[in-house]
Amino acid sequence: MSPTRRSTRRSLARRGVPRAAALALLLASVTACANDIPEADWSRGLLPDPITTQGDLVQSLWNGAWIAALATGGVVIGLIVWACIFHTKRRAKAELPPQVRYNLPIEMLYTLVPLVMVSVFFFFTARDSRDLEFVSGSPDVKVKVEAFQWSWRFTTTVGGKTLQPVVGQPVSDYTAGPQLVLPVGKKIEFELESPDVIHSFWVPDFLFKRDVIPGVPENNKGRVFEITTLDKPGVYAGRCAELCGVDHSRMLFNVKLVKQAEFDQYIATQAGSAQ
Ligand SMILES: [Cu+2]
Repeated sequence: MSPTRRSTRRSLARRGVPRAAALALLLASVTACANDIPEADWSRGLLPDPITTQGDLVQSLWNGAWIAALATGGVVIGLIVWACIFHTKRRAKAELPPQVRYNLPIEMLYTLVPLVMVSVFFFFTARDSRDLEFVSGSPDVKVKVEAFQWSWRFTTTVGGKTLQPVVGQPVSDYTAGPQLVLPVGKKIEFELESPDVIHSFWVPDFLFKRDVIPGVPENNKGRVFEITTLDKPGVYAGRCAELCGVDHSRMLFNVKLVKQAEFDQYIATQAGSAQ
C-alpha cells in the first residue's frame, strides 16, 4: 500500500469517529421525537394494533394485498430464474430460438392474467372503501374537528348536548396537545373542517386518515366519516398528516378512549360549560 493511501485511510478512520457519534446522536434524537409512533408489530405487517372495527377491516385488506403482492413477486422471480437457467442461448447453437410472436395462447395468457389480478385488487379495495366510508347517520357521539394552522379544535356533541370545545396549540409532545375523549364500543361520527389550508386528520391507531380541505360544502360526505371504537381504553397519538406550514410537525393531539362510566363522568364535568 502506498504511503498516501495509508494516510488517507487513517484520516478517514479519524473522521469516522465523530461521524459515528453524530449518527448515534441523530438516532437518539429521532427516537426521542418519535414518542407518538405506535408500536408496529411484524405479525400485523408493521401496522399498529387497531382501536376501531374499521381498523380491523384495513388490517385484513393490508394483509391480503401483501400476500397477493408477494405471491405475484414469487411467481415473476421464479419465472425469471427459470428462464435464466433453462433458456439461455447455447454458445454452440448460433440460430435463433423458437419465436413466439402471434402465439395466441401466450398472448391471451399475458393479457388475461394481469386483468384478473387487477380486477381482484379492485374488487376488494372498492368493497372495503365502501365499508370504511359508510356513515350510519345515527352516531352515539358526534365530533366536529376543526384543523387550523397549527392545532385542532374538537367540539363534541352527545345526547343532544354540545360540550365546550377543546382547543389546542402547537406542542412537541402529543400528550400535551388537545385531548379528544371518546367512549369505547360506540359509534363516533367525525365532521372535518379547515378555515385555512389543507390538513389531514390522522390517528395512526385508527389505521385511517382523512384530508381536511378548506371550502368543502357543509353537506358534502367527504367531510364526514364514522368509526366504531373497540374496547381498548388508552391514550392514542394523533397528528396532522399533510404539510401545512411552519408548525405542521407540532400539530399534535391525542384521543383518550375511556369506559362508558368514565365518559359519563367527563360529560358531567363539562356540563357547566355546555352550550
Ligand atoms: Cu396541518
